[in-house]
Amino acid sequence: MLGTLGSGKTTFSKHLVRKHDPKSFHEAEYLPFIYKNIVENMQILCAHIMETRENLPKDWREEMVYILSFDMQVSQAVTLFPTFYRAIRLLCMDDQFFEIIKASRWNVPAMDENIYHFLLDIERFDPGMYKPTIQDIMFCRKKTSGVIENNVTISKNSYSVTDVGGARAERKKWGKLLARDIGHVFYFASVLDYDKKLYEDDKTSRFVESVQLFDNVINDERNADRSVTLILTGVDLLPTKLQHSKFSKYCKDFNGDSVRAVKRYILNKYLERNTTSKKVSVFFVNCLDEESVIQVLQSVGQFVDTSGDELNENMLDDTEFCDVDIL
Ligand SMILES: Nc1nc2c(ncn2[C@@H]2O[C@H](COP(=O)(O)OP(=O)(O)OP(=O)(O)O)[C@@H](O)[C@H]2O)c(=O)[nH]1
Ligand SMILES: [Mg+2]
Repeated sequence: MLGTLGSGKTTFSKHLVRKHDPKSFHEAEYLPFIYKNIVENMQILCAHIMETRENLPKDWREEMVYILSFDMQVSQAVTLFPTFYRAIRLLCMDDQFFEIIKASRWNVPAMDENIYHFLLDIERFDPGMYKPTIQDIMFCRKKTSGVIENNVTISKNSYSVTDVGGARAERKKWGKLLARDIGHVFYFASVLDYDKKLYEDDKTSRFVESVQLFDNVINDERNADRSVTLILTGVDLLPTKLQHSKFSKYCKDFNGDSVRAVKRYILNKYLERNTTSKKVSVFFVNCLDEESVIQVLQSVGQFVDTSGDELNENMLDDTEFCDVDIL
């Protein structure tokens, strides 16, 4: 599984491991990352509010300055979060602040899209009582470092599914993986990237970077004999996001007016980079949804034996999972 940072690779593999190798799925390991997600995104939000709004109530300002002073490594998250939680909760539970959080959802691109699932329901995260749910784990962002191999058995066949880090620095580690005997490349890209800048330099468009990386992958001689599947993630949020963040503002040559046109445009930007004679299979997927993930695997015929009875044809009509013909 290849793709830029935050494109959905690990979320996809979490479903696989949880379903097909449950002994290797450790729910507790996500707790510090969930706390870290909350603190980091709350800091981004507070910085944004302090920069863009005037005449903030004094008590808000005090709490926000305090939140911005937090310095919490993942290794300290379980110990430190209870101290920070009071201030975060105080702000998130304030009705007016709550409205600001909701309004910020689509205009603070540096924040993770899924963080609102945490911030708008902050009482649930009281560290005295909180236990991560599967949904929280899927929403949680945990950057991958290195090359992580998972062995799963699906329909009596064993597969080795390799997850990698997608950040620029991590991609240096892909070389060894590509030199190995791999049958299939899954390239992940988020359709929500269009208005975002890279985490790595806060300058380059994430969409542009991902298209360029796809170009490198699809045209790489080492992948010449491998089949390639393009998995476009984030379709669950795309229709709402487009209402708040105009696509044509970021992609000047786009002149459509529908979600379908945006999907088609994004897809074409990837596919036009393919200079090989290879056909690329494409899926639009909500990676948070286990059924959609399983469906993708079942549809990639050579990867998974589709003769099992898990194939649900109805999924093909689901807007969160569709292959390119249904666009
Ligand atoms: N709404 C939504 N969120 C998604 C989807 N796929 C992934 N995410 C979220 O995007 C964030 C990043 O996903 P990851 O799976 O960790 O991304 P990654 O490609 O493994 O990133 P690196 O490990 O940094 O290379 C997480 O918070 C996920 O919950 C999707 O289809 N829809
Ligand atoms: Mg990852």
